[in-house]
Amino acid sequence: MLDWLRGNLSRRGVLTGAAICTGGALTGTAATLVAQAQTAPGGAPPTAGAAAGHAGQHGAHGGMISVGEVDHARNGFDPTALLTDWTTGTVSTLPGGQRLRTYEVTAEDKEIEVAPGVKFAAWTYNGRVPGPTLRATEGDRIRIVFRNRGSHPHTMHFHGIHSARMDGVPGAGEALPGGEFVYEFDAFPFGCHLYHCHSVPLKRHIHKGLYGAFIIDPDPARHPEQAALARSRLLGTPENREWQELVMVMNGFDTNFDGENEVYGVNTVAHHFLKHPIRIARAKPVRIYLVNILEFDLINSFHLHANFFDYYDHGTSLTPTLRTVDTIMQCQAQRGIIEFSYRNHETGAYMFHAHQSEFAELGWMGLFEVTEATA
Ligand SMILES: [Cu+2]
Repeated sequence: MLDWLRGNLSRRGVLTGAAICTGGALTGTAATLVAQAQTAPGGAPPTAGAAAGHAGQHGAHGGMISVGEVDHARNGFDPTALLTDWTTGTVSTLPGGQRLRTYEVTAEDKEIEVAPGVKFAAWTYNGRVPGPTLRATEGDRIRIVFRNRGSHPHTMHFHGIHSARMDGVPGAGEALPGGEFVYEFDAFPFGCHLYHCHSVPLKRHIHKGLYGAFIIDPDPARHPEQAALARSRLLGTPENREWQELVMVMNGFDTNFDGENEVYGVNTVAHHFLKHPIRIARAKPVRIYLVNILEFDLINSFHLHANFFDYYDHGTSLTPTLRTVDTIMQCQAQRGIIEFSYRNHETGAYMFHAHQSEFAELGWMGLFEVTEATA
């Protein structure tokens, strides 16, 4: 049985069997994705929650070829919508005048579809992978009411500054199934951060889907010498609205428990942004909050076609840490802010992808559709 799994499902088997990207032309939505049922014994798309014997029961679908599309409605989230879905919490003011943002996050088990026909038994924050993009302003008090409705102990461990008892690790902020914990700390430093479960075994808890982006916008009043730059990052300001902001969480899925990923992507669904290019208004600059949470592989990367960008490692500075690059790499939990513009380009489709070619072929590639639209 193990040999069957390795032969048919390991690494390339899942996506190369289930989804074939046809044609090199990248105009419009020309990057057609064709999903094809796994030609393995039984002909079934592999289901992560199923043992090999179970997978073999879906023989009726053997040989089926269809245009692939995951069921976003059933998943309960759409990778395109996640790009701009900021969760800013419920805002109130503490007696001392500090702004308080209260967020509610619930962990729950949920099967999701990570590529056409490829199911994955995920653990989620608020029913989605990645979890909600929590966004705040530097200096805010952050309060996260975390409820665990999942089947295992979980935490929310924030990459930020907080006390030991708010660290979200076993013994300090872990919620048992049915339990809850309230994390509270001040939002520092500004930047592009993340949170993830830190229960053990760590790599399983992360890889099952318990992670999300955590963005702290700079407070312009704290950076008078760079106030204009800070305002451009601060959600809701006129300067910020000049930008097209996107959050991309680079992730992957080991759908057959072999310790390797079979599916790669941004915001979970393989090849989603090839089939649904991200529309970019040519006149407006683009800012990407990029987070790498990929498990099992040591390095991930982001490469932009036909253009160069500035990069802010961890997003914790208002001046770039790298200028005029077209590729950056991130280890797990590394993140940063990418800024670029297609202002002087022709309109058309421009690729972005991991420059680990295998990751790209297994789902981590997409397109920006640069248009004249001003919206
Ligand atoms: Cu966990």
